[in-house]
Amino acid sequence: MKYWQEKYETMPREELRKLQGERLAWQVKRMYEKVELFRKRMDEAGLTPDDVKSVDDLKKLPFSYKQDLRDYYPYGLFAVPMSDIRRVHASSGTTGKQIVVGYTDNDLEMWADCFARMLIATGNDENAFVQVSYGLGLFTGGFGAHDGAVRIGATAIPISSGNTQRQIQTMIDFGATVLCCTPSYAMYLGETIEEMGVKDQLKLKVGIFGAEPWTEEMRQQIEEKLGLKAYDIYGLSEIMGPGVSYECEYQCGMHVCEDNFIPEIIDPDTGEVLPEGAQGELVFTTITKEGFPLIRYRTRDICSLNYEKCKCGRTHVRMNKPQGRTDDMLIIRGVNVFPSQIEEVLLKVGGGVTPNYQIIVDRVNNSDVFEVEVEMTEQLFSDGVKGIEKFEKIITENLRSTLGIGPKVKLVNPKSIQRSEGKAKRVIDKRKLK
Ligand code: DLL
Repeated sequence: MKYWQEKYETMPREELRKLQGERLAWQVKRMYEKVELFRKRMDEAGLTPDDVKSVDDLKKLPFSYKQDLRDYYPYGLFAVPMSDIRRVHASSGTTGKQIVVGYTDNDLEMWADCFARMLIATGNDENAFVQVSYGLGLFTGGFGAHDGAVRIGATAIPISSGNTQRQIQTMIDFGATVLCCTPSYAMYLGETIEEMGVKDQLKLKVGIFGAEPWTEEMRQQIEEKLGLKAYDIYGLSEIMGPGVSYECEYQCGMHVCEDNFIPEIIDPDTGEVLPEGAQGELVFTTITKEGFPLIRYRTRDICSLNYEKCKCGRTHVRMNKPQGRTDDMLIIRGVNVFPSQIEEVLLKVGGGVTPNYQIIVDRVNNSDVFEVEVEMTEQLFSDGVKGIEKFEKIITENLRSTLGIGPKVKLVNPKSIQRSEGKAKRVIDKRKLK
């Protein structure tokens, strides 16, 4: 059952690099023949498929961008006839027209293998009951988790997201041991479990959470509320979906499935490949995908890579938790601010506040107005105005020392910020609406 894991995940790096080089050359050759945009960009750069023989040649190749998927919507970048596409998924992101991606039979097999690796790495086997509470639909989260669960021979519970109380009852009745959903939905489930007073009836052991940035502090809270061990999983529709990388039992970065995807870190402004360990924009090349392959795709996610061998024995490179996206980064009064930095501070302050928050940015009289609304706990709420004002001051000061600028902090009533069943929407940038 573990054939996919042992064959590739522990391959010595030299051997792996050789395999990647062969697969890259294969991919470039077929894409040159089948994908018009790629051929055009190669021609413009004066390159032919013969120029690509090893991974060292990757840096010569042209980048690809999300805009390409929009320009060639819906199927213009697919590299096989539509009769070979077995399934499509789509993503709308936070802004803009949706994008469509497609998978052949082999692509779906490969995806199921990648997700299955994570289930195995986090101690699951055919006895697991995997509750899939990522949305099942055009979003890749649900089907990715479902196929991974089936691949290891576990029992899948494909409930999708939403209907929170019934979701929890099902978790209890069906004996779910693994929960797959976004971290913000895990928090919401945890809160509702507390209200229902049913934590001791749960059988959950492992949580597989991803699709949005989340902090270590959030991980601790989720683990406490749900009584499980929480693992991070990363992916994006354009490259495959969940399982492009995943945490092993040591939780020291996410192993990229490097037999299928080559990651690079570049300077987002110059496009230069950055030295090992540096933080920058993550770029992926798919070297085995048939239906919708991409070369040097600019993810806009910001993180770094660590090539040191992991204690688990896997040789695949680890990426750290993406801090955010270049397009999520707010520039407020000239200072770069990531929502995840704010979350980290709020959860460290702890005590009277919850991790439910919203960032509101506006421009008044040519100056940026920066406000953070945070939900307080019932406890603080009942302490009255003085306690609340004191807490607002503490949070403002903590945010000022982390970010370099201090927002206006407003503590709002418990349960007043809308909960998310999928990816949380934390930022309202009114400047963009003007
Ligand atoms: O979110 C795929 C996915 C589903 C991943 C379920 C993990 C679990 P998209 O909707 O295309 O695909 O969004 C991809 O989400 O570029 C990141 O910015 C962000 N993202 C995904 N996983 C993580 C993570 C899915 N673990 C975009 N940490 C990516 C931080 C993440 N950000």
